[in-house]
Amino acid sequence: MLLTSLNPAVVAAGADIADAVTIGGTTLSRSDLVGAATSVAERVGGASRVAVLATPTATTVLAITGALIAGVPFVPVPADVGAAERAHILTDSGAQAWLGELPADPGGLPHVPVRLHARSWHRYAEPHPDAPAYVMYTSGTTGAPKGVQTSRRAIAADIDALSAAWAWTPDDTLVHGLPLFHVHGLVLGLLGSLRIGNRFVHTGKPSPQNYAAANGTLYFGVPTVWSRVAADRQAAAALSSARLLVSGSAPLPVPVFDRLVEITGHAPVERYGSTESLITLSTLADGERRPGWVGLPLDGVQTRLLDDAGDPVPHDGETIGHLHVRGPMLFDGYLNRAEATADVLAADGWYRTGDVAVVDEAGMHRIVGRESVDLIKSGGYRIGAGEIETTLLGHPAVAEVAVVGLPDDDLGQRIVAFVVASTAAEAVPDELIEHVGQQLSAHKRPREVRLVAALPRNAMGKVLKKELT
Ligand code: MLC
Ligand code: AMP
Repeated sequence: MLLTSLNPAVVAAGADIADAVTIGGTTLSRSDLVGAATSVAERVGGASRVAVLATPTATTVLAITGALIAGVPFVPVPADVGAAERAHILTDSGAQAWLGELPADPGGLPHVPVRLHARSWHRYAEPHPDAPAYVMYTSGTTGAPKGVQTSRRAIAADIDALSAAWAWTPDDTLVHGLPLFHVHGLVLGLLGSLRIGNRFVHTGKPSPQNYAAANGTLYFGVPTVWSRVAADRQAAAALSSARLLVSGSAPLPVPVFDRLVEITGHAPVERYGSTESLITLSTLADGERRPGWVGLPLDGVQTRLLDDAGDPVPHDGETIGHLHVRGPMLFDGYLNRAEATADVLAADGWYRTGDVAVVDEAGMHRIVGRESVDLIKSGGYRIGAGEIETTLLGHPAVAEVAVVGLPDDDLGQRIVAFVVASTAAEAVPDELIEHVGQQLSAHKRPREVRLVAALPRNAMGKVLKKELT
């Protein structure tokens, strides 16, 4: 096996499995997957970059696998993407075509369809490990999303480190219902399964009932999913026969952890990461799983905690510092954004995560929060307050706006926009919410728009977001 392969034909050569991938009502055997994806590779080979509308379907799985086999970097586009965000992603990434599913408005790009029943048995040479696997767009505190470039080597290193941490093997059946346009569902869920060679089941919606019915050994979810599972005793009890329940992408509330232990008998494994770094910290299949803590550095990962002056803080389990990580799974920079890259990724390989944390004497990490109130995590989605504010300011009814993430039992944070209406048009909250959905994406819609007479500001005119509750 080649060290960094993400090609199921290489990784799991020999063994066929009748139900290697189940998604969107379709089941593919390993040979179906390899034959159909290699046929996709033949159609797309030579392209410099392709966009994949990442709906949870077999078409998307084959598009992604085909691009990986051909060594063509793909750009996963959110399945619920709106007009302005789609235009930005296409222009910034320079994608040449849509591969697989086609959005309602393809934005002028040609379409390369995926044929579920086509087969090719051509064997492709393994691309160089440093070659980019994909460009994934992610939100910052301000501005439009940035394209995170990730190499094949980084993905392979991360999956192998997780396989060691979680004793993840080809005997597992991995179940999740998360989007295929972010690290959690795509890299860990799908690419992890392709590389390790285990069965992969996508449940569609990640509802407690769908998880209960899937009969997996290894389950992935964001805290919102686990909180909903924990609230459904019957569904949660059905997960008792699983091997490992894994939570990540946002903090898992301690009461949810405790309830999962009580009903399923499993203490969930918590792990931490980001689009830029992939997963860097995790509790272990055979180690301590401490509620509220995200674990130890994975194989090859180093972490450091710095104070505001850039000096190391003690690992005493109490002193809070800025968390930096370094390891083989880190990204190669933001596409077309050298300055933004230099802001967070140092020449010596340290990535400034933007999270604040504590570490105890044993090296166990706890994430305390984020440095900026302008990066919101809602349902595990990372959303920039700035991009929503810019979008709302583009609506004639909005004179001023401040967007915040308010605490929410279900979503962790919920997006709330405080709007000062303009005199040019009537401000109707539902219309403003819909405007964000149409321009950015459905999952970036504020849950609530509150019309206010003025925003709280300091003497310099800066909005005091902490006063918006
Ligand atoms: C949602 N709805 C709204 C709305 N928002 N309606 C009006 N206004 C709004 N603002 C509607 C939805 O369309 C849906 O309608 C209904 O309300 C329920 O919505 P919901 O509560 O959001 O539930 P759901 O859609 O099921 O979403 C919850 C969720 C989702 C957990 C499934 O947030 C999710 O998939 N999160 C995963 C994000 C993720 O994978 N992040 C990983 C990032 S990678 P209807 O009609 O459809 O029912 C990463 C690295 C790492 O972080 O460490 O992993
Ligand atoms: P994203 O780029 O969407 O993957 O978001 C990355 C961010 O999600 C991190 O910087 C953290 O703020 C947050 N995050 C991911 N996993 C966890 C976790 N287990 N606990 C707390 N925060 C997390």
